[in-house]
This record gives sequence, structure tokens and C-alpha cells, in this order.
Amino acid sequence: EGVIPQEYTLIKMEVVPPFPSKLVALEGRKVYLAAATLRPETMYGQTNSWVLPDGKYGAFEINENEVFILTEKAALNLAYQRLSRFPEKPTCLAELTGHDLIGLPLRSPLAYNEIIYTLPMLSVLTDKGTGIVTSVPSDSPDDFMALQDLKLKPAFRAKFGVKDEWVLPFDIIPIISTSEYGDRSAEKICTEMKIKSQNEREKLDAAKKVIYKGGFYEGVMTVGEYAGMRVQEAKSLIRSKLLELGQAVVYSE
Ligand code: A2H
Repeated sequence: EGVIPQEYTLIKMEVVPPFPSKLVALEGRKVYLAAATLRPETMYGQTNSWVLPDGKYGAFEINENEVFILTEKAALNLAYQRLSRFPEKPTCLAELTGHDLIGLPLRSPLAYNEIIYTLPMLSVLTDKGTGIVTSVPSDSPDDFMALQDLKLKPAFRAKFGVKDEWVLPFDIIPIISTSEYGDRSAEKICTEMKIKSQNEREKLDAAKKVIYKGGFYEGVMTVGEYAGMRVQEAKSLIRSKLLELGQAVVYSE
């Protein structure tokens, strides 16, 4: 953890009822997986969300009718940022693991896909952000490789009880174009660097660095309300809109 606080946008990904048995206690409320992102302008390209299978999560009361699913650490931070039913005291309505969340159908802001599913990614850290990550395989090497692992390896899907229909219909959605890496920059850099799986941590970290600069400084939005605008300018406009519409909240740690 650094000295400079990191400011994330938490995307409210609505869990679509009917709820599974583990979530029955939450029936009648609005329940969200709260995904921490630094790239709110990429939300058009969401194909799924990520959880750590063995990660510990909880369903925490944000106010009378809204519930966020995230880690306990994030719930405590939120409670100190006026995002809990009772000030500075998170209330947990259900204890969950990543396994309980895999397969949950979600409706997520700006996503081109009306419904996306919750899937396992092994590199999710539970001590960073909320432990929930939204997946944008067009622009994130981690997301691209984790989705690729699930698509190409039936045994990997089986291991986590992932159904074909949660993964196979979801293709990359191009959303940002750059001169050097085109509009599927994550796929291009992973191919160039010959990255074989989501486990190649060092290569993936290098890949992220390379395309982040290009995407941010030269990237142009190709979809949505700000199509044609540079990412640099569109980013804050898209973020403000999500916050204004109540589809996202600010979270720092
Ligand atoms: B970003 P930083 Cl398109 N574990 O959002 C692992 N990764 C996590 C996480 C966690 N607990 N919480 C957030 N993240 C991811 C979009 C995105 C992101 C794109 C491209 C790059 C990118 C879609 N996934 O991040 O270590 C989230 O993925 C590249 C750094 O706090 C979040 O933004 O700097 C980013 O890592 C935050 O990482």
C-alpha cells in the first residue's frame, strides 16, 4: 500500500434476480457486485466480472435498500467514506466466497451485453480495491488472458463449474482505437509477447504498461456517447456521468 491514495470508480453491477440460495437473505433489495476500476471509459466493452474463487466476500448494507458484495476490507473503507448504512460500521448480511458468486448474472452500466456473468480469475487480489473486477478483454491484458483461458480450456471451466454459455458467446468488443495497437490492444500485445496464460505475471505486468500509455494518450473512443473523442478527455466525462446517474461511486484506499 502506497502513501498516495488510489482513487477508484466502483461500478455497480446489479445482480439479476432470482437470487441463488446463498443470497436469499437479500431478497427484495438492490444487490450489486461493486467492481473497482481505474478505467471507467472502458465499461462499454465489459464481457463478464471476475472474482477470486477462494476469496472471502460479504454482502454489506450500503443504505436501506442497497447492498454491495465485496471484501470486508473494502466494506470497512467504504463505511469510513459514508457508504454504509451505519457510519463507520459495516453490516454484513451474508458471508460468501468467490465460488458462491461464480455464474451470477449481472446487469452492468454502459455494457453492450445486456447480461454478463461472474467468472473466476486467479490473479484477483483480495487486499486491493473491492476484490471484484470488471472484465474488458479488448483493453486489459489480464482480462483478455483470463477469458482466453476459460474459452480454450474446457477442463478449466469444469474445475470451477463454469457453464459454456457464461463464456463462449462473449467476444471482444472493440471500444478504443490507437494507431499502434488497433482496437483490440490487449489481444495484440499478448500475441506479440507470446503470453500463454493468465499466470504469466511478469509478462502481463509489462504488457499492461506498454498499452496503457498508448490507450490513454493516443486512444480514441470508437463507441458510445463520446465516440470520436480522445480517451484522455472522454474518461472524466464518462466517469462523471456514471456517478451522476448513481451507477457508480467513488472509492479511495
Ligand atoms: B482496470 P491498480 Cl480495460 N485484483 O479496470 C486484481 N486486479 C484488480 C483488482 C484486484 N483486486 N481491483 C482492480 N483491478 C484491476 C479495467 C481496466 C483496468 C482496463 C485496462 C487496465 C486496467 C477493466 N478491468 O488496469 O493496481 C482493474 O482493472 C490496469 C492497471 O490499482 C483496475 O482497473 O493500479 C486496475 O486493476 C487497478 O489496478
